[in-house]
Amino acid sequence: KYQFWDTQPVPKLEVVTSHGPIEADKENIRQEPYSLPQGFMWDTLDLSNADVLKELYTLLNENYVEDDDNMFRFDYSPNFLKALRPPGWLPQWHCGVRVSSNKKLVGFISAIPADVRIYDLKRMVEINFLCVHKKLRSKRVAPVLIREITRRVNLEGIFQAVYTAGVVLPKPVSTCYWHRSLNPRKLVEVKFSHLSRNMTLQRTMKLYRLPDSIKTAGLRPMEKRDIRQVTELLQKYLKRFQLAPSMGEEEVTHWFFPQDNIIDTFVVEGPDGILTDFVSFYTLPSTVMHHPLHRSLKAAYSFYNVHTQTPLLDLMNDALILAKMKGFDVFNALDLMENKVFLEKLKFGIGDGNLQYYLYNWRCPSMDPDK
Ligand code: YNC
Ligand code: MG
Repeated sequence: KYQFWDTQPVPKLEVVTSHGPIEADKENIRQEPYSLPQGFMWDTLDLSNADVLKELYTLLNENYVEDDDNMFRFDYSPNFLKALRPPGWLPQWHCGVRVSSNKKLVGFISAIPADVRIYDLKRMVEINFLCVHKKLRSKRVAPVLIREITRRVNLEGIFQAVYTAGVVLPKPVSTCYWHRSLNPRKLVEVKFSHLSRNMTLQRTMKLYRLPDSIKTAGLRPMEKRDIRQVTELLQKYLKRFQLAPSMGEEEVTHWFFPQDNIIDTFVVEGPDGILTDFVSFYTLPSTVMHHPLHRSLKAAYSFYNVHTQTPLLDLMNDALILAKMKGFDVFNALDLMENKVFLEKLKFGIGDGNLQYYLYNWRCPSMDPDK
């Protein structure tokens, strides 16, 4: 059924009870890159070069992930794509494919290092931004990109990976997207949502109205002096889950320190100066593909939310208020971690998108999204 994936070290769609690698670490790693079809060449992308960054931006802006109805396409900003350089990043893991004759960028895949706890801690990579130009689809280029990035990762002594995809492959942890309207008028206009039966636009706008100010005392944007405490809160909190990243202060700075139009993090500081909670969300607009007026949908995505004193429901309600104040049209969250406790209460509606989480070359019992 899966011509490529049935050759790879991933669990079959079956019941698993053991934990561990599917194949042993390789001793001899192939030294030569895999062969691309005639007329194409590998090229490592230097994302510190603004022109190259713009080429990657354009490839993704025109060819990356769309919704099932091909109405919206992710529009990762060039500055967001600089997140592909976290602590320990390697240039050869920004793997591009160009047309040999005119050097046009037509394919990409990336790996970044990550310490992942799957019950125990394991050094892995996260694979992301697999993209093949629309004109080059269904020619089995994706398996070549996957084999090549695997080779380049194996050369560094890493044999496990995590990745997510909209498609079902062997063998996923499934999660669902939920959406909370912040600007219902625009969402209806671009057909992201539709008015439910018996609902007028006026009533819908009233339903999703949010207060003008946040409720949690001491909630404020994260600052440099918070990095140590945010790292401690995150590390402790993530121990509740069976699959989670493990981050030190440098990683936390990279992934959480606020950057306009990329990442927002708000901490709760108690009267004693001790941080008790934080919320974070990242900015990922989508291009509206066929609308005469609206070009872009501004979406916030829930990232990691840690609570020890403030109820998660209150934290997330404040995140919605902050996102609304910052001009987002919609706030998205998956039904993973503890998110099910707030989704319905805060008027999120279930979407039609799924996101599957995968481990490469690691077998473990099937897991629920709240783990
Ligand atoms: C996908 N998203 O099943 P079979 S997510 C993995 N992830 O193989 P072709 C995928 N595999 O079924 P096309 C996949 N999508 O025969 C398809 N496949 O076994 C499999 N879209 O290849 C598919 N980005 O080249 C089939 O297909 C084989 O031309 C078919 O190219 C696919 O970044 C794609 O959705 C996705 O740009 C590149 O459609 C193209 O269609 C495209 O004939 C829009 O491929 C953008 C898009 C995917 C976003 C992502 C995570 C990717 C993870 C890849 C797996 C990593 C494994 C770990 C490696 C490191 C290991 C170590 C150590
Ligand atoms: Mg192809």
